[in-house]
Amino acid sequence: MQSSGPQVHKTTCPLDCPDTCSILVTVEEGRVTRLQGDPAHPLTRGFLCHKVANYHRRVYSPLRLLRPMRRIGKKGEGKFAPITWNEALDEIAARFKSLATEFGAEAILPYSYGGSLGVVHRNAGHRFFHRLGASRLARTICDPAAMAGWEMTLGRHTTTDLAQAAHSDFILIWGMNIAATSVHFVPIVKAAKKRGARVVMIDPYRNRTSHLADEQLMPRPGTDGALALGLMHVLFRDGPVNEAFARQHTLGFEALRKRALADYPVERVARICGVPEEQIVRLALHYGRSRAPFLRVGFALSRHDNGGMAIRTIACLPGVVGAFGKPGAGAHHDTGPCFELNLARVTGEEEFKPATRTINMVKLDEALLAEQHPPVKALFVYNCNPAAVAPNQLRVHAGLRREDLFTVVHEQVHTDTVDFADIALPAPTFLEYLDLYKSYGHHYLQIGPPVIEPLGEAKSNLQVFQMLARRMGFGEQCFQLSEWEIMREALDSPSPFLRGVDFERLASGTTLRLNVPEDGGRDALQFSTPSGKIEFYSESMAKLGFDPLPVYTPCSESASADGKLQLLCPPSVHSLNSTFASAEERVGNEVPLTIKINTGDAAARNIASGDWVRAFNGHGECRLRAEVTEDVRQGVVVAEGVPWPKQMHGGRGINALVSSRLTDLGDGSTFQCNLVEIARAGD
Ligand SMILES: Nc1nc2c(c(=O)[nH]1)N[C@H]1C(S)=C(S)[C@@H](COP(=O)(O)OP(=O)(O)OC[C@H]3O[C@@H](n4cnc5c(=O)[nH]c(N)nc54)[C@H](O)[C@@H]3O)O[C@H]1N2
Ligand SMILES: Nc1nc2c(c(=O)[nH]1)N[C@H]1C(S)=C(S)[C@@H](COP(=O)(O)OP(=O)(O)OC[C@H]3O[C@@H](n4cnc5c(=O)[nH]c(N)nc54)[C@H](O)[C@@H]3O)O[C@H]1N2
Ligand SMILES: [Mo]
Repeated sequence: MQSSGPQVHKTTCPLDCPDTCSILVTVEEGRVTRLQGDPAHPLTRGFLCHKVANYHRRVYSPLRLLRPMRRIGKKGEGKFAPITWNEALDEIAARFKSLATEFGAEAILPYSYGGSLGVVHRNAGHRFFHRLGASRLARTICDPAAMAGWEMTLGRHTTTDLAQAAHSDFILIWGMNIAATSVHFVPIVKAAKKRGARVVMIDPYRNRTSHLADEQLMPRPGTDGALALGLMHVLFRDGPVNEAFARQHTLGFEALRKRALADYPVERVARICGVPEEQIVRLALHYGRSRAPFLRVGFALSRHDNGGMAIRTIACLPGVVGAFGKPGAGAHHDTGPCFELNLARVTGEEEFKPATRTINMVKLDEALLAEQHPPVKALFVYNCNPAAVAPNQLRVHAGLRREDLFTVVHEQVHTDTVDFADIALPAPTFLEYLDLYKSYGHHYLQIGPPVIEPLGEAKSNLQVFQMLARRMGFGEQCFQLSEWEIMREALDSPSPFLRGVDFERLASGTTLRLNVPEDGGRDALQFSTPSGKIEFYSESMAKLGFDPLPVYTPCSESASADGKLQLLCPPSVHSLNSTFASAEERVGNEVPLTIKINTGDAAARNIASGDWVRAFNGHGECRLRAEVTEDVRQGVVVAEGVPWPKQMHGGRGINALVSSRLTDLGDGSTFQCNLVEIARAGD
């Protein structure tokens, strides 16, 4: 934190993205002037996405909250007067105490997710709320169905390093727009292509990643499980399965063979998925016959009613062809589970019992509006922007507007959620605090030191909860630990993956790899399922009441009857969930807030490119500009990104169209599984 002369500091990106970049930040006169990718980092390799390369604009944005504020307008109006930190904290503590007395502390609900993925600040509230006896939050908005599905087939830890893909001769990118959501995989795919690899992508619309693919299959959303079974049908029927591998490393091979052969003939699968038969056959044969097939599966396709089973089914493919244990081959999904930190300690999970009731964050609408015992009377939001990102937005907003709900929002910028706050508290950005970062796309740990002083009166998540703990009279020593001490606690874990990860080296700024081998060698044949094998047949699934074998079940909202279209609302390259999604922050030049609609579907509705359209269903309505295109399959519409509702017509964002229904496995969100009607809106 020098005051003069340009200084370059190494830090880590905290954002909810698999790449977890190492960043070199230039600071001049105490101000951040430049962010660059760290060339020494194994995945970042010297470049950043344009969002983070422009992060200094966010740091000094007029949208920043710089001091605590109390509401002076109506709920949701966003009118505030500045107050001091002491006034703010005293008021919060007093309200929490009186609510706990009157209704029990379960009437208080923390609401947080992925604003920062730092180990310290992401988890900073847990101890406080556990000690308080508040309701617990099931943090399910993102990936629980995908994680559970993958785990059922391959085990939690099976995930091949992305770098291996450079040596693959066949890369299958299934339901992932890597050019937006994992941009550092792009050069790896390009390197493989240069060496002659074939790249196939499976996605219902053509996006920025499509130019990398030699071929794209465009199935109906939510039918991927059937597609995977169709591919297996061809593999079993026409031969390129690896029986020797299967005998040694898999469970239920024969049962899966029977199922795929009997129930998923190519004609049937082609009909379900809306994909030509020859594409299915060609993909299966290429995948099965390649030397080193590499599979990367995204998360979005798990956000359907049947998403957990779909991921579990896709995860069988590498087992069928024996794609593990050789260079270049494998399957990548999520490295997060390998970071077996001592989070139970950091979150006070063991210390503060008994556990209280759990509320699923996907169902914030019900938590705020349906009858609850006790009712939710206070909400403490941090690291999250539920007024934009949560499903069933109109109901969520109605809940947040409740006069009897006491809402605290700790934020960096003036989001829609802040508008609903009774008390708003200013938070620093990652450039202003210290934390430790794991990743969900690679196997490296890195510290992120602060590179500038906090702006205005911003205070970190840890500071806020420690100050509140003092006011609540929580005298335990754990409420006084520094960031360094909490990192030490986190790293104090018996996991073999953390063997050799040295705190002092991390603290000195070194990027450290987990104790996970880099090559696709022998260790890639250890599967952390109950049987230690790839489980085509899963007793765990049976115990949960599912078919123990992969099976395809249609989604509840998949029929494109009555002129309804399937809505996809996947990430935009220009924003990260709702971060960078405000008009003030958007970095890209593209027209925002568009909905892509197929030429035929548009013609049937008399819609031309540039028209304002109404998208609506039983949950709500929002307005977007139409982009008429052949890049979306018929029957599907696509609205990328999570815009700020207050910047859209009527204050309604895309999640006004999304239901809070849950997935089959993991009780996750179903953002990609909603039917809508589209009509011209006039001007
Ligand atoms: N730029 C940017 N990067 C991000 C994010 C962001 O918002 N913007 N979000 C971050 C977060 S929180 C996460 S969880 C990750 C992953 O974020 P996710 O939202 O899971 O995104 P992807 O994994 O890229 O998957 C998106 C792709 O899946 C496709 N898709 C949707 N439904 C289906 C389906 O039924 N079948 C098939 N085959 N494809 C389908 C979409 O059309 C889209 O192209 O990315 C992170 N990175
Ligand atoms: N339509 C649609 N909706 C979606 C998705 C989708 O694909 N489509 N994706 C879903 C997914 S996968 C996810 S993970 C969720 C993500 O939802 P969120 O986790 O809410 O992600 P963001 O929208 O980025 O909002 C995070 C907020 O935290 C704030 N923040 C950042 N760092 C800190 C900090 O240190 N302290 C505090 N107090 N605040 C901080 C940021 O300013 C930002 O406003 O969205 C979900 N919503
Ligand atoms: Mo996510």
